[in-house]
Amino acid sequence: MGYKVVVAGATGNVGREMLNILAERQFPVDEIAALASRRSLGTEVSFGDKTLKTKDIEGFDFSGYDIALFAIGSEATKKYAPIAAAQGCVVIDNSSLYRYDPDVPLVVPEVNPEAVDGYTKKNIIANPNCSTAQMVVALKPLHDRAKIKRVVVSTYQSVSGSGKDAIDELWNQTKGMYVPGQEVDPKVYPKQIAFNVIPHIDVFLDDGSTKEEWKMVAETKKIVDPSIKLTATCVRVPVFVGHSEAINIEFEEFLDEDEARDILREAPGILVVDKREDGGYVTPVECVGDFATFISRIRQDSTIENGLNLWCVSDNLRKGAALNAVQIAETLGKRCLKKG
Ligand code: 11C
Repeated sequence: MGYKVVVAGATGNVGREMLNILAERQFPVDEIAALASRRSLGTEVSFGDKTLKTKDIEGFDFSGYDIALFAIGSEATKKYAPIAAAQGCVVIDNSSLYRYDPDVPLVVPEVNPEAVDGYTKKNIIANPNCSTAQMVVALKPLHDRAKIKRVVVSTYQSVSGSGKDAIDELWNQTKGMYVPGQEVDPKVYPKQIAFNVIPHIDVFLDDGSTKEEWKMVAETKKIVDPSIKLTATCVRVPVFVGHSEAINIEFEEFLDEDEARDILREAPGILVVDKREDGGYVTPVECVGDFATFISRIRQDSTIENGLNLWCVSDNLRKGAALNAVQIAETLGKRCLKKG
């Protein structure tokens, strides 16, 4: 006995990962529907050893389904999530549409699993932004021990965070650098991404920050603790998959680097790889396809009284999106929903 599950946006990068992860983690599925927009209708997607033909999300009857994992962007979510929710199906949404709604829980299961219980207000649960998800997995166990006052984070975000066209742009632009006449102008990004870094993710806000940076602030407060002050600089780098973050943390209490390493080793969802030698840390190419959030370079920040630095890397399509959504479904199953 399991659940009747929908994956909406099944042909996209995140939707495909949702199907892979549901199968990999043997989520108890009795029946599954893979939905897509009319444009990708009929496209086949894999679910374990099965092949599913996508169905049209327009007019789809969600009643009878227990859980719908949405990876269709804010605009389509605005249209279809209320329909699915009203038909009795719990929506776990990867877009930013509902994240800041006080009636919608924003959940990272290693951090605030109990928040899932609040799904009943709208029948919707929000999945955080990828750069937030991996960071809060690292922050929470340290916060529980020494109370975080302030975080300064710089991100190094891969192009898969911007979707398939961005992956193609990096690939084609990189190849085009070597072939006269085949240079590729920036289209997805405002500047060249091949062999470059771009300090700009999502739209600019009035205070000079970007929406991606604002999301890290607002989501950390909602998921971990509203008292945490956070400032972020989000940067796009020419990496295909895997977001990296250099995180500086100031605590209320002193936390020794060795104790922090031990705490992180014990914490759920984290793998510590921290040898102070050549290659004794994790880089994005090593985290691709993995479930963990990897922590390296844990060290005291001696310029402040109670400070630590660390390096945090994770697969942004997995912990940053599809894996977290499936973990929410697992948590919902354990805490709230009856099977079959
Ligand atoms: C990026 N973090 O890497 C973004 C992608 O709010 O869900 C995810 C955007 C979001 O570009």
